[in-house]
Formats: sequence, structure tokens, C-alpha cells
Amino acid sequence: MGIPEKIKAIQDEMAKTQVNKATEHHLGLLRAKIAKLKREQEERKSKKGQKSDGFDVKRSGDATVVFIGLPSVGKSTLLNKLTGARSAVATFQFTTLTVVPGMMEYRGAKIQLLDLPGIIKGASTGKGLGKRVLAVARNADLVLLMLDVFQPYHEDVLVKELGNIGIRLNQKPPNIVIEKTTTGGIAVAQQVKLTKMTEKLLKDILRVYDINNARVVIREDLTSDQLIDYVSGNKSYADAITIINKIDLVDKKFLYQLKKKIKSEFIQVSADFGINIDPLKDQIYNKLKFIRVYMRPKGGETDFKEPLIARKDSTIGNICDQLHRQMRKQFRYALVWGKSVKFGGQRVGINHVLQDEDVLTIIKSRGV
Ligand SMILES: Nc1nc2c(ncn2[C@@H]2O[C@H](COP(=O)(O)OP(=O)(O)OP(=O)(O)O)[C@@H](O)[C@H]2O)c(=O)[nH]1
Ligand SMILES: [Mg+2]
Repeated sequence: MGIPEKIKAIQDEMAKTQVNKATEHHLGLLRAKIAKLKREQEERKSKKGQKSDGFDVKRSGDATVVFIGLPSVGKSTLLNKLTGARSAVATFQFTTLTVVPGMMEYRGAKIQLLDLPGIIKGASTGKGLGKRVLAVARNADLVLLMLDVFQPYHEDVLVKELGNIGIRLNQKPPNIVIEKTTTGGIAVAQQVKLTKMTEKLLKDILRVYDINNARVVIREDLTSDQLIDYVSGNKSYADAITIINKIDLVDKKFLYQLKKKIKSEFIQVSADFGINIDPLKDQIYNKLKFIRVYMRPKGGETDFKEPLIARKDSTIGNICDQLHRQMRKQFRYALVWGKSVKFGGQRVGINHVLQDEDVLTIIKSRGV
């Protein structure tokens, strides 16, 4: 039996199995087996050189954001509105056929927005340009799920297609440590108690992945699906914002009803009429979790006009890397004013974590 047949056989068995407490363990294992087979399938394909690369696009700016949506929902119109780019817009479907970048400058941050072709159900298995579109989303810091006001239920399609190629939205990587050992079986330390799967299921899933001896530390109450994600690897995690477009076409009552139909929180806009564009910019900026760092040269004035934009939880070391390739080497210590320190002008080291609107002076060693 080839891999596709094996997958099909397990899927058939899952379809026949009732979902309840008694079958939970069995179904969890079947999901683990399917994930493993799919991984093997992908590995074979990439060996044969059938690797479906994303469109070639160079990341630039402080973060990269992608539009994912079905054809004609208004992705290109919105990109143009947000960035002043000129991506082609038309009434027919599949107008955009490649990736079109635009740059949105907002509160000092340069945010790269990528307009992409529309995807359809089945995109992750190769329908249309689907695979290549989805691959671009893999490298994004934020995904904008874009929906037409008349087709809000398509959100499920988008989440599923992204999920199929290993992109998890609004989730963090599972907090678990698995250290392979040579003997002794699987030892589990539950720093956080598991309530969503049994320890037995956890061990059985690891065995599906040929992990028979290991020390496992549980730091989060994770589900069996999260565990499978972790052991099968190759997953990427991105934040997402759901956008409902074309609200100019409906009335208030319709929008009220819509709230009940969409699972996640969403922002409603009209790309054509420019409704809610600034609140959307705010949301994008906030989701990316930037901080602004004001540089103050030694003995000089702080530059409050052009902050350095960095990601949340950046250390002084990260800022050094942004400034200059040699900066880490030349670094002696730093002085910081702001929320991350107890008093203004505090002396800190390279691993100090900065906060939004900190003022920073870097003192370099002499003669380097
Ligand atoms: N009424 C209304 N029409 C819109 C809005 N935004 C876009 N449209 C229209 O919807 C159609 C499709 O817009 P596009 O921006 O090309 O859609 P797209 O999602 O980029 O489509 P593909 O590139 O084919 O995937 C065009 O006729 C737009 O004028 C909106 O906010 N309101
Ligand atoms: Mg388009």
C-alpha cells in the first residue's frame, strides 16, 4: 500500500469511529499516524524536486504581513488603500496572479504588506496557485484573513487550508521539552498538569514517532494535536486578523447578524469607501507588537523624531544587530531611561530586555 492509500485507510477508520471519551485515545493515535504519513509524503515530494516554493519575494521593512482570501474579496483594493501601491483590481476572479508588495508606514514602523492571488478550497493540495500562495504565508509575521461580507463562512476554508500546510494561527508553539535518551523508557514530568490528554496517549503518540526513550517536561496543558504538531515538526505560528470587507453593501442589521456567524473577532471595513482603514492600521501595528526605542548618543540629545522600531522583547543585543554588524563586538554597556529600568540612566548589559519608548545610549569600548 502506498502512502496515499494508507492515509485514506486511516481517514476511513476515523470516519467510522464515534467520537467519545472511550475512543479519544484511539482517535488521537490515528491523527498522529496520519500526520506522520503526510510528513513522509512531503519529504518524498521534495526529494523528487517537486517542491512547491512560494513566490519569490524579498522581505523588507520591520515586519511582513500577507493577505489571504478567496478571489475577489478585495485584497488588492485594500492593499492599495493601506499602502498607496497599485495592485490591479477587477470585478473578475483571479485578477492578481503573483505577489504584489506594498509598504505601509505607520507610527514610525515600515510594514511590508503582500497582496497575493486568491485561494480556493483545496489550495493546500495544489488547486490553482494555492500551494505557492500558502507558502508565502509561512514566512509572514501576521496573516490578514480577508472575507467578503456575504461569505463570512469562508473563514473556515482559509484556516483549514493554512492549517493543512502547517500554519497555525493565533497559537503559540507548544511549551514542552522532549529530550531523547537511550534507555529507561519515556519519563514524564508534569510541571503543569495534563487535562486534555492522558499521559498514556502522550507516550503512545511519541512511540508513533519512534521516540521510545526520552525525558519529557510538560510546561503547558497541551492537546494531543499540539503534541503531534510538535513532534511532526515543520509548523509555523503566526498571528491573524480577520477582516470583513465590502460593508458598504449592507446595513447595520446585517452587520449585527454577522457577529453571530463568525467565530473569531473581526474588523469590518470597506476598502472601496475607505471605512475603518485607520482602526485597521492600528490593529495591524498592535498585533505586530513593536516597541519604539529612542537613541541618545553619548553626551548628546535624544532623537525622539525617528525611533528605532524593534519587536517586543528585544534585547539590547538585538538593537545592536539592527544598528551595525560590528556593534555587538564593540559593545561595553548601555544606559537606559524608561519603563524597563528602575531609575533613569541605569547601566545595563547586552541581554537587558527593552520596553516601548525606552531611551538608549550605547557605550562602545575604546579603540575597537
Ligand atoms: N462594494 C465594494 N466593492 C469592493 C470593495 N473592495 C473591493 N471591491 C470590489 O471587488 C472587486 C474585486 O476586488 P479586488 O481588489 O480585485 O479583489 P481581490 O481579492 O484582489 O481578487 P483576486 O486578485 O482575484 O483574488 C472589484 O470590483 C472591487 O472594486 C468594497 O469595499 N466594497
Ligand atoms: Mg487581487
